[in-house]
Amino acid sequence: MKGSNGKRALVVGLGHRTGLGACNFLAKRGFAVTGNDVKSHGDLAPVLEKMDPSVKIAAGHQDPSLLDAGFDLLVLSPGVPQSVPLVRAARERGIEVIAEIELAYRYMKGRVIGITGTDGKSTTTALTGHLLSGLGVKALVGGNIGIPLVSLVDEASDDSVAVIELSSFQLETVDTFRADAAAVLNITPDHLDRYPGMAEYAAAKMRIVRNQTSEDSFVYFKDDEILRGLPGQVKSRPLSFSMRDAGADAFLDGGKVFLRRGGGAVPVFSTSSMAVMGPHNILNAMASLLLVVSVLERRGGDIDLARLGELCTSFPGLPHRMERLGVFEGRTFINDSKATTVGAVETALRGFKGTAVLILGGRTKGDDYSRLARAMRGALRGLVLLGESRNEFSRLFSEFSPVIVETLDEAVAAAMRISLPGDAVLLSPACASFDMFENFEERGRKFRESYEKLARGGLSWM
Ligand code: UMA
Repeated sequence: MKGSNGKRALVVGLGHRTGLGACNFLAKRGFAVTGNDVKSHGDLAPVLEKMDPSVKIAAGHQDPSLLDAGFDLLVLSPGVPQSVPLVRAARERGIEVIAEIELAYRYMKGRVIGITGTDGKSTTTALTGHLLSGLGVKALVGGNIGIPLVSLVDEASDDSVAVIELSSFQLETVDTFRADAAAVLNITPDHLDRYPGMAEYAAAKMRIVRNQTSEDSFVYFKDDEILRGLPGQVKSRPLSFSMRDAGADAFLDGGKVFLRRGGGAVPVFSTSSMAVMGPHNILNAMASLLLVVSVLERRGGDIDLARLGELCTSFPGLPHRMERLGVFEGRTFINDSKATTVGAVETALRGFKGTAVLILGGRTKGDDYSRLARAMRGALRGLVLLGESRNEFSRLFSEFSPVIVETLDEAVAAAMRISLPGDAVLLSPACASFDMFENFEERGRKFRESYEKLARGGLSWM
């Protein structure tokens, strides 16, 4: 695909990240590009301002008749399901349908690390980039973490390592994509509004290993029921991590993370020195260590394990993931807006000692939310419900006497009233943000604003 030869490409979904990036990338490489979105021209204005002027725009509908203009390639944004009639019609006409990740990969240089899983992907991706950069390796971090891969292609070189967070949506339409090292961190129910069931969701995730060979590595969580049975089915070298199994390639023992090296086990760091909270961050660090070590081994040269240990403990974490905002009148405010699944909230509640007021709710995604009650028992001082799911959740979690609110300001005020000094106030919604916010980042920023208003004395709560 290196030369476009005047090929015609249709980019479906014009988000300000993937769609915009893919259009400009293709236009720069000489493709005749059309961008399509269900949104109107007016609603797309902020995106269109940054669009290459040669890109034609078909806005306001996604009708299969668009294909009559003739296309060789359709690049699909992850937010657009493959089941939409336009995409189905493209396939019927023999038009190649690929993800933006696949497009970028075809032009990428250097080594590739791919990271997927239900929870922990972004943190593990950022940490893996942090480890590589800390060792002096040129790391390019992108994908579902919010930086489209196409925007990193020009920076890639033979000695760079691209560290790519991959969602199941992005993996649905990869084709030749092959990661030198791929990680599947965990598979728990998510996006069941888009997939018929868990089997289909897991299958989309496992596409990350489909082109791997025996030279590549497959890093997986040995304690995960679904993943445990998979190594026999992949062609690449399995490398496991575990909280409890000292037979794994990375494991926890006596508060230390060990890596299995040359027949022995080497301690790499003490978990008590980590800047980030919670057992899930220990798992993320184990996965990152295995990914980094396996890719650097392939490049040859010594690996400084002591330095890797220091880098694991100094990693500050990402915003919106168990992010400590501050303490007000003895309550610690924690922004975990990125927790859009039941699994992520369970992890959050396990991640700290003491009691919390949990702010929960948003747009549901077909998960079994009743599972949350078990994690909430004993951990909660109180429950505040926000967003579209508030009435459904109020019935589901009536045993916690929930308070229903309309805004994040009200949620923060209610949490102050219910909580006692020493408690945490935790925004960990278990749901998507799209009912009230542009994305989880906006939800997290607004939560911070409400907290800051409270701390300044600008939010009455008594
Ligand atoms: N659209 C259509 N037709 C449809 C559905 C959507 O035209 O049927 C249009 C929308 O009107 C909108 C555009 O498609 O204009 C949105 O595309 P997009 O959702 O792919 O948005 P991007 O901004 O490009 O963001 C995507 C990822 N979004 C999703 O997968 C939903 C971002 O992940 C990712 O950071 C970005 O690409 C990187 O390039 C976000 C996410 O929520 C963080 N991911 C999910 C998750 O982590 O659980 C998978």
